[in-house]
Amino acid sequence: ARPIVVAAAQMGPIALSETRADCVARLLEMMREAASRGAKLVVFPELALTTFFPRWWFEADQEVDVFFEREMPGPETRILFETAAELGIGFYLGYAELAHTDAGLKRFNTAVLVNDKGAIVGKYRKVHLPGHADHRPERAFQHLEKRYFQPGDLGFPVWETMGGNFGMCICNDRRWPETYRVMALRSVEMVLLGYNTPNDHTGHPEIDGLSNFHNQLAMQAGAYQNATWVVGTAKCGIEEGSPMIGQSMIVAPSGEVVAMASTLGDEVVVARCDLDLCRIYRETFFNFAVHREPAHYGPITAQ
Ligand code: CDT
Repeated sequence: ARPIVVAAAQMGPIALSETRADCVARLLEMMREAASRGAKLVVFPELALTTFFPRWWFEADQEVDVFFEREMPGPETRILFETAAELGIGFYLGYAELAHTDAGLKRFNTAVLVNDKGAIVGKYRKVHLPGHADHRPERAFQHLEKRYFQPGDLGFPVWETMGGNFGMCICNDRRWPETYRVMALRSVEMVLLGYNTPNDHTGHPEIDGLSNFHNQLAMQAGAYQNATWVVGTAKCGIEEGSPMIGQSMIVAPSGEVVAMASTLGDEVVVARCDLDLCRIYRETFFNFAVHREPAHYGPITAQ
């Protein structure tokens, strides 16, 4: 057995008026709780340092840039890295990234994986951006991820660290089977992900009513069909008038939910996860080398 105790540190709403320091204080408190309950890794939500700003239309770049980090760690976030090293706990943190690249300034919806020594071992930039890029004044809330972010350019890497193979994705990525499968083909054992899922955004009440079901369905199917643990962490509750689902959960490679949050506020859930459980499924039903038939999968990667 290769057990690792893992925590999902769910956040309740972040008000527009909350500062980075306010958010970091909440994250630190949950990191300490996770460590005190034996966790060696804690997963924080998507965009964990600000309110979910894509719900609003901002005309000028400068208005939206206030929600972005120019460096990681930066002055307000460094304490998370130092505390992680002190406590000997790794973490996943989602944030908005303003990146200076060879092709100019780019904005990404990003997560980093930090090891139990406080060092960044991996960075992931959200690939599947939901919503729209145009202003839709008829909507109570926008979902402007397609305006404020560019699609991630780093693919779905898997990192060997802290005794296992870890991958990352962000929110809407969890609904796409390819997300998990690409990482599974790279021997992932635990997929870490944060999310912000408003449950009144589609304009179709019959879909919105199934938000919690679809949240579970996507992560449980992703875990089972790819023989991997999945740790999904929400930012949730009513944030600036927008209701968002909770249900932060830890899912086993069997597809079973082994821990789930029961509130819509700051809450830490912990589970002891045996990474060797992945092997049972990868050596039987999902022995990729023996049972996959990629000759028939061409349309999946066709443009
Ligand atoms: N943050 C994020 O990706 N949220 C989406 C909501 C989509 S509604 C347009 C999600 O898939 O949960």
